[in-house]
Amino acid sequence: MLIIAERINGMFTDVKRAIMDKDKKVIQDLAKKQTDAGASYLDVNVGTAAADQEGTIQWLVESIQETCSTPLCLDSQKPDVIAAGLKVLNAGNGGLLNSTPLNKKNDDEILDRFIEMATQAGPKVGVIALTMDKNGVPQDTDNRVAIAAEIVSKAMEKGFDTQRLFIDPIVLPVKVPNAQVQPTNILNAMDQIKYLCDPAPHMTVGLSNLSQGTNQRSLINRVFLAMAMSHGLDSAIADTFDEDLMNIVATSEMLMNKQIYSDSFLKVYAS
Ligand code: THG
Repeated sequence: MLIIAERINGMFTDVKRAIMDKDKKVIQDLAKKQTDAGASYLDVNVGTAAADQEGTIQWLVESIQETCSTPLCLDSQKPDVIAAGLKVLNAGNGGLLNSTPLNKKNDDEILDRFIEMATQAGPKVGVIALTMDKNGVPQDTDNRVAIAAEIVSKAMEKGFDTQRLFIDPIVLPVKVPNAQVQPTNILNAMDQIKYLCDPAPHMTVGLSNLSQGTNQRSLINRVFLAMAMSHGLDSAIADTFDEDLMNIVATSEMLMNKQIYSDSFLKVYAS
């Protein structure tokens, strides 16, 4: 299971303030702490913290890379922002370009551009693609799978190794009216997406989206993560500072026979 640490995101007030004050230390601290907590990648998302998205993602990437070699996950739906981040990314460490829909009303070729950028960046750089198209986010299982199938065939067409492709079936807040059927729809979609090609594409979700606005945030995130792992989820953008969440990842892997059982399996996993 790859955990993509979510905290370097301008959505959080401490990060937003650090971006506005150009205070590297806050960002570097988060990078190190999330790495120590078990992050495989660090998400980097400017959010609404700055008008200059391109300059800011570069400042974030450079600040992080000064202290930490954890691969980065450049997070923007704007290809130009991703391209700016890529200019300064040390792609030799690996990386992810997050996130593109299949297509957009005003940009039929956005997925092609993400795939081309990842291809140019080198063999260790992957793409996270959302099961979303010009009509928006599908609410049911079938349309999620249909869009995922188009994403996979586009990758194959362009000679992009599907093991570098991460499909995100899009988790929405469970609290939103009528959204309570979505977690089940997502699990059903994941059951099918993993058979779209061999080897299967990776699958990821923005886990914390699920619990936004609820007052049982970590409980909801933890339970859904365990459920989704049993349906083939092999990565997630998540809160690495939630220790129980990280222990659930380790325990799920052990119970799924991906890690051998020993009394110290939590410690073994963390190391
Ligand atoms: N899929 C992909 N990428 C994504 C998402 C996704 N990137 C962004 C996001 N969704 C995943 N990251 C987060 C980060 C934080 C929160 C949710 C998802 C979050 N933040 C608090 C909130 O909104 O309540 C902020 C709290 C604070 O300000 O302190 O929940 O789905 N591919």
